[in-house]
Amino acid sequence: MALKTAAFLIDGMTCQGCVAGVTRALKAVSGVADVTVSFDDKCATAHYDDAQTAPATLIAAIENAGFDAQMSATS
Ligand SMILES: [Cu+2]
Repeated sequence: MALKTAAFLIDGMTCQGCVAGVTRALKAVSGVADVTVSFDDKCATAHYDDAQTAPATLIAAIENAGFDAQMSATS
């Protein structure tokens, strides 16, 4: 399986608890292998298996956790 990387800009994180919430939401998506969330940069980076999930699904997971997300980069 080939992992892809997607980065998202996230609005609404106000503390480290929010960082943990975004991290948990992304890791709960099947196909996500690894997640890094930066509070200072207000962004998240996820490595995921594109046979199992897609950036739109990851954005939906972040939004379901109560934050605004938009794609900033993909590779
Ligand atoms: Cu918070």
